[in-house]
Amino acid sequence: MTTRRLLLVNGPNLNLLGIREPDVYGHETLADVERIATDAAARHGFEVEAVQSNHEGVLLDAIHAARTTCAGIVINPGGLTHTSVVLRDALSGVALPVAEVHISNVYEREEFRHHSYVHDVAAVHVIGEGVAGYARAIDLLVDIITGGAEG
Ligand code: CA2
Repeated sequence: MTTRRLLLVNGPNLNLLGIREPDVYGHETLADVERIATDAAARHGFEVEAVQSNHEGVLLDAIHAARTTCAGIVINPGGLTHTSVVLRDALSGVALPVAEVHISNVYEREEFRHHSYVHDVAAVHVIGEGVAGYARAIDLLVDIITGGAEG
């Protein structure tokens, strides 16, 4: 039977959500994001294990561990989106379905935010929908995991 657990990964600086730059990222905090994701997953009978770190290696270790404990990964890699081959390699290496989330619309921001190293290892992309995007990403990811049968 497939494990009904998802790994939620938030990358560098996302611990500042709701504290700085509310004009770009809104007023919700990281704790709000984790609650939104946990509630969305629970509606499908899934649990969420959440990790946020400012250290790339911590994120890699959590992704590697998920290989045997989780059915999928929801990730907002933060700025690592635009820089990190090793994060991309970790995601492709564990071979779990991945949903990439960005709170802001990266395509309407600076040019350097338009490229994502994670993009083509992710099956789901939710971009620019604010923190509600995490819930939609979970709905879409669970659909892939369960083959649309919620099973
Ligand atoms: O829109 C997103 O979710 C991003 O992944 C956020 C990253 C940014 O580098 C990406 O281009 C788009 C930045 C995360 C930092 O979050 C902060 C939150 C509040 C205050 C300062 C930074």
